[in-house]
Amino acid sequence: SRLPLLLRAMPKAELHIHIEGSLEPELIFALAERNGVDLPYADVEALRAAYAFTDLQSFLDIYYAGASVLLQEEDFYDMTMAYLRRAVQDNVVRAEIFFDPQTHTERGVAMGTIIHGLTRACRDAHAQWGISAELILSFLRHLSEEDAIATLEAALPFRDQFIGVGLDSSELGHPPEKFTRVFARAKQLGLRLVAHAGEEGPPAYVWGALNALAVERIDHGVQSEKDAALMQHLVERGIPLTVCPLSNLKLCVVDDLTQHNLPRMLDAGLKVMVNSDDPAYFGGYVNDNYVQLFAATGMGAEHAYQLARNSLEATFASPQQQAAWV
Ligand code: ES4
Ligand code: ZN
Repeated sequence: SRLPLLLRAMPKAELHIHIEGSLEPELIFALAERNGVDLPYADVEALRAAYAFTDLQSFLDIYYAGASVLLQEEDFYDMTMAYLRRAVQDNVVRAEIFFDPQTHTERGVAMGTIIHGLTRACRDAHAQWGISAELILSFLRHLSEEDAIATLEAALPFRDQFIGVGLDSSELGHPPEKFTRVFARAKQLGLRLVAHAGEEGPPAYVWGALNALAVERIDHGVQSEKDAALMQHLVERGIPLTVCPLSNLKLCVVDDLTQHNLPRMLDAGLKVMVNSDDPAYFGGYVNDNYVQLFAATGMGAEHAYQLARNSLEATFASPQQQAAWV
């Protein structure tokens, strides 16, 4: 079948990618050496061998350890250029990229160092390869709302260098309602709003993200299927769900890709699309996610077209810009 060629060649947007999750083991070790950071792993092979996850938390522990090598503006730049170079190969024409400033400011890295490195890479990648890339500042939900508010305030000198805010990290026990005030403040500032919800958490967390935080997209949202009223609401409101099949597989959210509910959600009329989440950790970039999901579920060219179209229509780019892609 020529379906994998179509999936790889079609223009697409990637809307759910954590830039710290694009750090390949080789780059982690190169940055550790450059910065004199000691890693609790002997070499690249030992680190890769630790990528055997049982749930979200078992992944996050290793993901935060990997991010500890990021110290200088150049580190953030090199990481982001490596991701965008790879995204261009996958025919990604638009990337909306999460970054987790609290992971770095907690280690003494200045907000400006982080944002300048990321922004410079987005600008250079656009100039060199034509890809459109923007940043979404994501709050760590295992930390307090006060910490999130302080993080947003610290980022305000760089307000023009990110388009929105998100919410990630450990979901269970940290419902969206915990972050009502900081999302209201972000909305006042004209920022676009998204949140991880319904990855491991219940449909109530998806309702919470919509009603308490007023988010415009849901990241993951795969647990929404358990609530028929929620499914109807998502369809009627046209709320995009940024689904990540290989992430769901590697974090044991699904037992097998053949069991993944994306085809059912797509057929139910939800605005879903395919994303990589943390490609260096979950075994594939966005095209690998498309190809493996299609091989497992038997979806065809019509589904491919709808997913790519959904991805482009769900971006926060201007309608004029979107018209050039769709
Ligand atoms: C994440 Cl897969 C996932 N879920 C929640 N938070 C995250 N941060 C990075 N990857
Ligand atoms: Zn994610």
